[in-house]
Amino acid sequence: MTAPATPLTLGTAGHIDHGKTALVHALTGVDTDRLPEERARGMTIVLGYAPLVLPCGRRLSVVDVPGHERFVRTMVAGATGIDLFLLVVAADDGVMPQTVEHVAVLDALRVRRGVVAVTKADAADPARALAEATDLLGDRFAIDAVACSARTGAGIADVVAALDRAAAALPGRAPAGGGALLHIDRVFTIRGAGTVVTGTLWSGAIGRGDVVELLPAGLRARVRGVQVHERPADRATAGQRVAVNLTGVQLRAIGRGDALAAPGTLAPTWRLDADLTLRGARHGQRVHVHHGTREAPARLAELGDGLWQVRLERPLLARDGDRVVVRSVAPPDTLGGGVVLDAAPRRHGRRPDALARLHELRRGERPTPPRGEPQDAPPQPPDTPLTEPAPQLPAGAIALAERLRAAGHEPPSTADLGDAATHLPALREAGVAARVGRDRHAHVDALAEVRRRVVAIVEAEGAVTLARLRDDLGTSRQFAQALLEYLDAAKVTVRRPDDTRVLRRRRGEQSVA
Ligand SMILES: Nc1nc2c(ncn2[C@@H]2O[C@H](COP(=O)(O)OP(=O)(O)OP(=O)(O)O)[C@@H](O)[C@H]2O)c(=O)[nH]1
Ligand SMILES: [Mg+2]
Repeated sequence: MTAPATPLTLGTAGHIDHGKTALVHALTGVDTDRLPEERARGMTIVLGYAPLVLPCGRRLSVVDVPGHERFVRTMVAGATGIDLFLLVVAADDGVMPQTVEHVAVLDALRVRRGVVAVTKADAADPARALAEATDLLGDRFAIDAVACSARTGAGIADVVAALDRAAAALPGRAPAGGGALLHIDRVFTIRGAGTVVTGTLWSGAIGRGDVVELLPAGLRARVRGVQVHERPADRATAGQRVAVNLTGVQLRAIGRGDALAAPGTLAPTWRLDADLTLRGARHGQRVHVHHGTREAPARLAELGDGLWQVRLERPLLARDGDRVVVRSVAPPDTLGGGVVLDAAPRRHGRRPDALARLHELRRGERPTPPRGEPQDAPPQPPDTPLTEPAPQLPAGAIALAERLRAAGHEPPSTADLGDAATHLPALREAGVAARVGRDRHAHVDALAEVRRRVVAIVEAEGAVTLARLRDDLGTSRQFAQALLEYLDAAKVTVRRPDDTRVLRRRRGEQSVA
């Protein structure tokens, strides 16, 4: 026997009650609506998963998504890692609002190959729904459309055959391409085994003994075991649905929306340059950006020609080339989406050199710079405007900046710096250093890192205390105190009467669970 082709992830899509879960059951034998509430209400609420082996031997991981309009974010989180889709349309209902919205999400994610199943063909003539669905998808999508019934079993073999053809056209993901990356959709503990995270492996491979990094917190953990569709496996490869058993990390330190990655290969980002196709979006508009299993409120800065800078209010874990979906805040609707050209750009506005670079990236003519080595300016913390163009700093100031960077989250006092302290005003002016406490200065990169840790702690645990941050950073009480006061002053955190701190809500911000 030849080696099986690489596994693929198939996502369902379609309006509520159109028969997605019933069709997945007919195809795989698995009822993915497992929650009591899902069974009682007869609708999908959380993502469901089932394995499916096609006649050609190709293994598929099926992700069954909810159709309810209130759960479109869950649908997006499920659709974001898929290779091909199964769009389900009920013969007796035809194309409905979430059929349209789910297709917009697939379009934004550039998932353009799949199967349209017009189901419930036992209840109505499928011809009209078939025509409506084919119309909706137009010629941007490569599809096969078939009629079927999950109830009678008629046409199910045709759905399988159509999936076979669609899968044959897809190469699958190169397991070697990039380090391991998994966007976490569930975290739980198993008695005796410890913490388990689940998700679709986007790239790379993962197996027992590997050391992984959990983001955005930056925690390291070791892989104790891996399961693929609830069966133990030596190694899982890209495209598979995986459960990873971790040691060295506590359940409460991680959550849905975090990512597991090969150490040092991924960093949280507060800003994206992206090539987006959006319906009716405008400069300055506040939106929700969805990526991986995470979402963030953000503002759009229009750069022209379909290029946008997205300024995030919560970090995303995106890489160059990843897809994002953009939704409006009110009324909630999918505006579109596109491709990340640069996951760690400067704040540059419509500067000609920045635009020229983005056009080159879009045409694939220019490799993106390695992460952590910005091309032309000192790195900056989120939301700190940098006077443009970057000011020229004297050598002494650059040396001081390096000294502050090396000091990290234990910033020196002015007295510690001696003569070099004369350069502090220039560094503050240039946005490279910031005052922390009464007479200490820290590099903005160190502060951005502290901010990330604090946000991660609050997101995972609800609040942060002085002692918690002190332990997390492995530093003294004095430094932890100064850093928290800095974050209060920077309006990142707010101190509550019981001395704990939470994230400050920005005006108009909605909770993003
Ligand atoms: N007659 C008929 N009814 C069907 C068929 N498939 C599903 N149904 C019924 O349609 C209803 C909805 O089916 P589901 O599979 O739960 O629909 P869904 O698309 O998963 O719904 P959400 O996950 O809530 O979006 C149920 O009552 C099913 O029994 C079919 O082929 N024929
Ligand atoms: Mg369902």
